[in-house]
Amino acid sequence: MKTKLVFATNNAHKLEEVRAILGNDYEVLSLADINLHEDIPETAGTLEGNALQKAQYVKQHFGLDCFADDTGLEVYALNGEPGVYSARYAGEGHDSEANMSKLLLKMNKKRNRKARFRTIVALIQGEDIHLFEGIVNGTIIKERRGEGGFGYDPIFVPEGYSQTLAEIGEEKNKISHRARAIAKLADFLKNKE
Ligand code: ITT
Repeated sequence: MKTKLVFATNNAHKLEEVRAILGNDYEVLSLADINLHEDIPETAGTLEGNALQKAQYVKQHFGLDCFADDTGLEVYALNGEPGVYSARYAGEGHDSEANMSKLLLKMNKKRNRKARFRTIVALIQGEDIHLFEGIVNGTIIKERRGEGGFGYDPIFVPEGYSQTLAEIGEEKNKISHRARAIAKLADFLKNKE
C-alpha cells in the first residue's frame, strides 16, 4: 500500500504536478480529499513563512502530517519582485494573465531579464518541521509562448532551453523549481523509511 501524504494546496496545477512527480510512491491527498474547502491564510512575508503557515493549518485543524508549497517568481531587475506576492501581483484576483501583463510592462525597458522561480516546501511530521528549496534559473521573454503549465510559465524560459515552461510539456516536472524541491522531500522521506 502507498503511504498517504496530504498536500496543502488549493492550486489544481500544483497538485497535478506533484502527483506526477510522487505518484508512483505516494498517494498524494488534496485538501478536498480531507474535506477542507476554505482558503488557508497566507499572511507571512516570506515563502518559508507561507509554506509553513499552510502546512501548520492542516496539522492544527486535522491533526494530519502534511506538506505545503509556496512559490515565487523572483526577477533580478525588479529587486526580487513579484516574489512572495506572485499570486496577487496585479490584485487579489489571482489572475495569471493580469499578473503577466503587469510584469511585462514593468520589464519593458529592462535589459537584465534574468529571473528565477523559487519553491519552498514545508513538511510537518509529528512535531518536526522540515523545509526544502527548489530553484530554476531563467529569463523573462517579451511575449507569452505556450499553452501548458500555469501562472507565469508562458513568459519564463529556463536556463539551457529555448522553449518556455509552458512549451516544454512533461519536461517541466523534471527540471522545475517545484520538481527540485519535491525531489528533496522524496529523498528525505525515503531515507527515513
Ligand atoms: P496554494 O497557496 O493554494 O498552494 P497558490 O496558487 O496561491 O496556491 P502560491 O501562493 O505558491 O500558490 O502562488 C504563487 C503564484 O506564483 C501562483 O499563483 C502562480 O501565479 C505562480 N506560480 C507558482 N508556481 C508556478 C509555476 O510552476 N509556474 C508558473 N507560475 C507559478
